[in-house]
Amino acid sequence: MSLVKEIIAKVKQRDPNEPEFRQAVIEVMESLETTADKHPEFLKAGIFERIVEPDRTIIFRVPWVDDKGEVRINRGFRIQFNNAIGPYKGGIRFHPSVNLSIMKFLGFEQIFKNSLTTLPMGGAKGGSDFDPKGKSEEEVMRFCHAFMSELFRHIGPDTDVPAGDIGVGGREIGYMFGYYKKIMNEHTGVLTGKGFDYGGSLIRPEATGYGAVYFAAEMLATRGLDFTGKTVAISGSGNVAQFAMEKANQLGGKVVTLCDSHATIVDEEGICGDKCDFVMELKNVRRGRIKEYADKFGSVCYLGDSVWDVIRQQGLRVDVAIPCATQNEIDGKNAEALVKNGCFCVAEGANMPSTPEAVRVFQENNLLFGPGKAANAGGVAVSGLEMSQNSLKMSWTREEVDGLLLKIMKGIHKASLEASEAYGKKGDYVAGANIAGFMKVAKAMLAYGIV
Ligand code: NDP
Ligand code: 2IT
Repeated sequence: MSLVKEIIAKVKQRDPNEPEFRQAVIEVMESLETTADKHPEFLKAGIFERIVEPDRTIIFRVPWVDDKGEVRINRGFRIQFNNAIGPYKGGIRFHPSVNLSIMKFLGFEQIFKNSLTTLPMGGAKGGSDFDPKGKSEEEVMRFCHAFMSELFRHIGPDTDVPAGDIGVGGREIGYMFGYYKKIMNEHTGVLTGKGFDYGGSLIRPEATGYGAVYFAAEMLATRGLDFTGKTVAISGSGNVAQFAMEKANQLGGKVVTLCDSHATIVDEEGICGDKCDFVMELKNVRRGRIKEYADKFGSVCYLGDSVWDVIRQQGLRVDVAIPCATQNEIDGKNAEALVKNGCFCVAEGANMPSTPEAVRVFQENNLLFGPGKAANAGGVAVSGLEMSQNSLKMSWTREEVDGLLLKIMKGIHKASLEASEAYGKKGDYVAGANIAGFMKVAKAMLAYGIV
């Protein structure tokens, strides 16, 4: 049995109830087969076995009291996966689906993503099965404080620096940072995604979505193409989707879809200008449903269907797809429909939104396919820049941060493409990103001996 198969078998045996984690491990390990052949020193030092085992898995109870005075119990997680190249770094997700498998897949992906940014950040992820939907402002605040009342002892500006993810945006980061500041009596860069007035970075809210579009633009450029006049399908309507939409519009694309967990809207005239402002106000201030967009602008709305179901069922033509909702949202069948409907470029704004079958369909049909750990690395990259600004006690302008973000995304594209070529898989961004991200971490682990 090959080494990689052996590792996958071991993960399967050790963690039989973690399908998302196993999916992420298989994808990375398959890419690293040739790396293992070229680097016997990694094998000897057990790097492959060690990198799939988190440094530390923290699971804790989060008790809080709802508005009716009833005690509620949620489960909190922090997976400190690997700190070979810098302090643990990665988002916090609040969603009822959160479990150990999802936390571990996200923490594992984060190792390679963070390495690709070239900034000194290790990989981690955290979260809770708390559902912020339908909760009052006070309930969200009490939950965030309760969550931090345990998490604080495991994190620190040079130890582990959490940020946002699904269900965790500026509001939740504010509550968590405020509580940490109070109990630790320190104002440091322990979280990123903070409000600008208290240590946040300009462009951090925009960074993941902008970065995904910058990455797509780099891929398009390899075929002499750009966003001008391209029809763009975006899923989700949260942080990543909103700013992918904004940047795709700025670069001349036409965004025709958005969704949330209840419905998909299609607007073939393009979601731009006032319509974007409406989406941002609806989702960030009123926290309402995307269906309201269809009610207001008279566009089509499909209840219960994802963007990718709608594209398949309605035969909607799209050039570029940017999935920005959640893992495994595009399956093989919907990937085939995307190809059939003219799509030639997919940039993953979300983490692992394409199933392995979908990735195979995209690659077999020679699409430009940018995997999440490369295409959505802009968010954590600007988090890294927020950490730098906090350490320097300075803040940089929008133009400075956006310029650095663009440079980092171009660098990730180049590094992934070059690694794919060096390892005989030219144009395979999945293999390229995995190899390029892995090499730096593996060399650092090698330097430390067996720890
Ligand atoms: P948000 O919570 O801001 O938005 C998530 C969006 O996706 C919402 O529209 C939500 O709908 C929808 N969604 C979430 N889960 C599901 C589901 N199970 N089924 C259908 N729709 C769903 O999160 P973000 O925009 O921050 O995150 C989106 C993706 O991007 C995630 O995969 C995240 O890991 C990834 N990511 C985020 C980064 C960041 O900086 N925020 C950085 C890199 C990656 P509804 O409102 O109805 O729940
Ligand atoms: O998946 C991700 O990269 C994030 N949610 C952002 C992590 C971060 O630390 O900014």
